[in-house]
Amino acid sequence: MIKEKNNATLTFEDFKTEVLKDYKIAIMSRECSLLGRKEVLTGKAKFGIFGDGKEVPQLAMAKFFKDGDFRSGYYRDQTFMMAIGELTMQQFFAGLYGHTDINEEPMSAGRQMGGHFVTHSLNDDGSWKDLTSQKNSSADISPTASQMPRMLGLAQASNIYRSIPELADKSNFSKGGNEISWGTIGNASTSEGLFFETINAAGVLQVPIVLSVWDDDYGISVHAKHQTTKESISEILKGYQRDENHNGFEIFKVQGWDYPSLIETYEKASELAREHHVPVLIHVSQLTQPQGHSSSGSHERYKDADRLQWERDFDCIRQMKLWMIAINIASPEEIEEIDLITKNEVLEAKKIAWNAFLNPIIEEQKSLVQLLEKIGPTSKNSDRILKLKTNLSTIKSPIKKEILSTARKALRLVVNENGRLELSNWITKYYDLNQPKFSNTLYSESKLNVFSVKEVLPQYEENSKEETDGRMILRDNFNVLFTKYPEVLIFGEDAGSIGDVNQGLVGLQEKFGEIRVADVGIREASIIGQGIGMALRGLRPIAEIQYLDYLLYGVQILSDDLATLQYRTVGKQKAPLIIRTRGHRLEGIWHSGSPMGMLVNALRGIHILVPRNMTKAAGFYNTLLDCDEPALVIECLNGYRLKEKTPLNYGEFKTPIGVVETIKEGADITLVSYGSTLRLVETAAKELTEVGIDCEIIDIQSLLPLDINHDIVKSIAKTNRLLIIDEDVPGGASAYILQQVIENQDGYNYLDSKPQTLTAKAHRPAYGTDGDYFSKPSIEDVFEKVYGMMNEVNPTKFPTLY
Ligand SMILES: Cc1ncc(C[n+]2csc(CCOP(=O)(O)OP(=O)(O)O)c2C)c(N)n1
Ligand SMILES: [Mg+2]
Repeated sequence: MIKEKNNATLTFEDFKTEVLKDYKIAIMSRECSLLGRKEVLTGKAKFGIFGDGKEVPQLAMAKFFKDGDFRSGYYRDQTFMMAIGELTMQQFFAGLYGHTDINEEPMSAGRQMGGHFVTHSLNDDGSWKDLTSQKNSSADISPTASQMPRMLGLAQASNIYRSIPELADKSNFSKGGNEISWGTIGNASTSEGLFFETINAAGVLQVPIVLSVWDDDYGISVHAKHQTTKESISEILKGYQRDENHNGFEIFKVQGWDYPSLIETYEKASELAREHHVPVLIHVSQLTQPQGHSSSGSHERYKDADRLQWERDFDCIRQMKLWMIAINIASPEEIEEIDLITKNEVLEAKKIAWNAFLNPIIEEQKSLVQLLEKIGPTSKNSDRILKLKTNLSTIKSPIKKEILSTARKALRLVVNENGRLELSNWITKYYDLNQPKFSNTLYSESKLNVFSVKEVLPQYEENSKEETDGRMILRDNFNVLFTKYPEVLIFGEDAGSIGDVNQGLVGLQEKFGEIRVADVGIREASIIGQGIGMALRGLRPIAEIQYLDYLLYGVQILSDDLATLQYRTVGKQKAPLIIRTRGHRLEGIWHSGSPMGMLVNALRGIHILVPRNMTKAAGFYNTLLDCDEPALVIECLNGYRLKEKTPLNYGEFKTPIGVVETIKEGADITLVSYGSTLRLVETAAKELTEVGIDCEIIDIQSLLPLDINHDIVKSIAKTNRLLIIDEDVPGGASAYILQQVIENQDGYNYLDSKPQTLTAKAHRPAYGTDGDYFSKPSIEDVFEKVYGMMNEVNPTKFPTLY
């Protein structure tokens, strides 16, 4: 039944050993789930979501999962992770407790709730490991079906590595494109749009995916009849089934408690995907949830007695056991012995994990208790300090919050006393030690982070004039980048054959081929997913989103997946994806968007760059390809045909990230802006000169990060006045910029006038030139706003306009 590569059948003894090994893993995993729930119910852990009832199919999947492969799955996969050797019992419990030591809790050092699985793609210095010599799991996230877009890109990377000979020396990512992207998803989560979008894209792209649907008939309490047409995902996907004339999916259906059939199915599936790059869907039906959905709530509320009995009868481990007995793999007694031994091992591992989690915190508790004992007696609040100390020392299983909050409450009580300094030092040290455990690695902390790249100015011929279309500057720059970096590829709607809607890629597909400069379907979320997955496997994808207005379809996945990636893996995975799009004012409600506030708030973890022209944009691409971080670059939609000087050093000049540029010096007021609106600000500033107002203009260039050198406040120190102008809604990105300048840069110290913002109206812009004029800030709006601020200062020199 189990064949080796050369098709030789295993001996019965070998077979038996293998089955018993599998069975033990199943029992181990089940026992972890059972004890895990108890840990939550007794208060030792906060929340638990486990893989009970899904053990057996995961053993089958693990058998065919090879080094170099990637998993993109969800919270039920603990058995799989155990079977591939990437999750120990102790680590399982460390995750449940939220252990903040990455060595104890390798999935996320306690940042993610248990059941969110990760392997480490990166060394401590942020450099890549050899991904082909390890089994890989891309980091899980909680939003249902959000593993789908990334799964697509992980698979597509195999196609790319197989097809591009120049990538042969990137052998730490692929061996000839023979890696499979293994997806897992719950039956109910297949109702999400992301699922269907990705299935269609995978069918079109013919990428090596083996996607398992763990079908337990429920999504929390909601039965399949409310979730899936015909209550069967394999049934409704039949149109995707490939045939002699058409590519498509291979679709299998198998019962989740049928161990031998599962192995046969996974063997077939893996061969099709690995060797022939055929995407495969395996509908694994008749699974159960012995303990219900999660540690919150119980399934007796929504499953009737018959269903509960059926779940007991068809529990996959029970069925595996019956099968083992039926074909003489083991006697009931032998099986019972395995059960007993394994359960004890789990119990032991749980204790070790608990002590490893608790002991360092107890040390911290002791240290504070000692300090309070020291400073308490001499305090005039000694009673209250003693009480705080006693309350803390009686906590048997303290958490950090209890320790720190006690210390902070005590500090107030010794504010005027000798003990203050020692206690405040203790608190500061505690913060310095602990805050990074919860807050670091939102951005890259490697040598390749964006701040490592220094500015390189574009070079021009002497007396060079502005005579090249912006789009051509981009095109010529991309041309150099594609030549220089074989791992760079770009894909988007209309990005291929016509070279994007604004022709910034014209002719590049002809030169670099359809794989590297590709047209894709209209499906923004999975375009982003393609990028994330490919970037996780060492490629340098540029995902093109046709217009900023349509990025909203991709914002969810950017926010939930890409933006959190480095943070949730504590820097153990990276996806240096570049998202290229174009936005700001042009025409109407959906081609004039500039929702920068929304993006700045949703995408912390991704750099957001807003170049004012195409040379600046090209410089950002050049910078980003020297770094290991993801970024969103928003080109000015109305700038492709504007003329710019022709740089000589394409591919080399670099726009620095997080650095503002003062594009006009002035004495009276600081105008801060970016993108398309900046050009209007420049014109308004010229007109203001005519009435004697001298503006300083600062181009923000990069919203995240913003002005790392605090140049804006230096300008305000000179002008004492600040106006921020953009075309987002009121209180959008302008409010963010204001917060940064006033609060972070202490800008309020230097202001002689109220700091102000000038933005678009709260609605989206109306159509036509008048629509723009009445919706977005105009030159006159800027002029009058500045004039009004100066009128307030000196009404004699600047008499009232209205
Ligand atoms: C986008 C999103 N909506 C809702 C939830 C809350 N939620 C978590 S799991 C779940 C049900 C998933 O059911 P299914 O896909 O069948 O997986 P199962 O838990 O049954 O294995 C829901 C609704 C979520 N995590 N993400
Ligand atoms: Mg389900």
